[in-house]
Amino acid sequence: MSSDDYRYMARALTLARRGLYGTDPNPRVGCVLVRDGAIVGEGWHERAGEPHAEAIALEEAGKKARGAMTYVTLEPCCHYGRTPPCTDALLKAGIARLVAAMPDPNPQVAGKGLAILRDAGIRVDCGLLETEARALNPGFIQRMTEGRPFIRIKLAMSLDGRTALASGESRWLTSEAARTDVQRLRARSSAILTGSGTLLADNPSLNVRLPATTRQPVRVILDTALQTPATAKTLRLPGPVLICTAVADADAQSAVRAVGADIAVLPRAERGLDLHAVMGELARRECNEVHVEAGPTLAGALLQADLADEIVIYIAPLLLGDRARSLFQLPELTRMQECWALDILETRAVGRDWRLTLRPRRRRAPPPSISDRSPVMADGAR
Ligand code: AOF
Ligand code: ZN
Repeated sequence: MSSDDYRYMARALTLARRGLYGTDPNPRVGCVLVRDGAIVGEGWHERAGEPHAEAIALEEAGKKARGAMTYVTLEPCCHYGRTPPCTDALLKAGIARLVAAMPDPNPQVAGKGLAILRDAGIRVDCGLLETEARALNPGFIQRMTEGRPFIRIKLAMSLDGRTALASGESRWLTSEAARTDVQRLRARSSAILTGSGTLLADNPSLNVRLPATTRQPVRVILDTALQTPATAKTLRLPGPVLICTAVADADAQSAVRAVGADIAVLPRAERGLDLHAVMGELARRECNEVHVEAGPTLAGALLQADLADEIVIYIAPLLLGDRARSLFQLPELTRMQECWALDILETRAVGRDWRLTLRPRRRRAPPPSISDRSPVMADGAR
């Protein structure tokens, strides 16, 4: 790979990032076409149902696509989905070479797109800036390879590790800059998930209020005993709501259904709902990234179920004292070896607060992959 190859793929990644808030449930993808050392076409996927990155770049390049080098952040598709196969369009346009950042984890594509182009005599390379490309679509990749979404838990705490006063009051621990940052995390997600405890205590909106976005992620309430009142604020706002419950009784469901909430009846676990079943249901509903804003019970349960892929903690420079509430409800530990270990992926300042992005270490072996593709593909998001 030459330094130009890196430069053009970096450009394709930048284009792909423009789709961060909008492509759901599709992946974010960017594409650059280069001929005689100049960019002749650029594209990025904007919305599901609309043209793919490659199709937009080809359209811009027109006849100049003949003999061009194609840089694309995801293997071109070779199937009829909502749009026709990009492999056909690339072949018809007569491109000379294709560089992909990563294979498409979608089982309908999964290497077949690259093989079709290779068999047609095009020089094909795959894997340039792959880590960056994977980081763009952790949820899409995990859903396609493992049948579950990528789960990100957002938390806010004081410097002494407390999330609310003993009374439950937590408004506002972090600064406005941190809360706007959280809006960006919500906006990139397919679903915003909370528990009935938080819903009843705080009556949160759980919606996206960023001027740059129009899409509302589905708001998911885990409500084993179906306690959500039809008057809850989140049920009254624009955008879809899904209540996951163990209560199958139609009469009990009618009040929330009447205000537009969808209901999924799911199995119980020892305490609350079976969280693996919840995530399987969300994957079936094409959720890629799930953003969790919940209390210590649900956050602790997700951690214990090995379902937390990423934890984002905002740390406010305040002290709440040891009577205040902690972040995760976890079983009492007796030995240091039992502690929950996390890796820090990033630290940065957001306004007057600090933001830590962490990945919990897996306690068990990862679940078996629903597909039988290569271990590289089954590796997941990062
Ligand atoms: C995208 N954007 O730029 C590329 C994608 O229903 P469709 O036709 O939009 O197909 C969606 C699939 O196409 C998606 O799951 C992925 O496998 C593949 N590539 N998707 O949304 C793009 N190149
Ligand atoms: Zn395509």
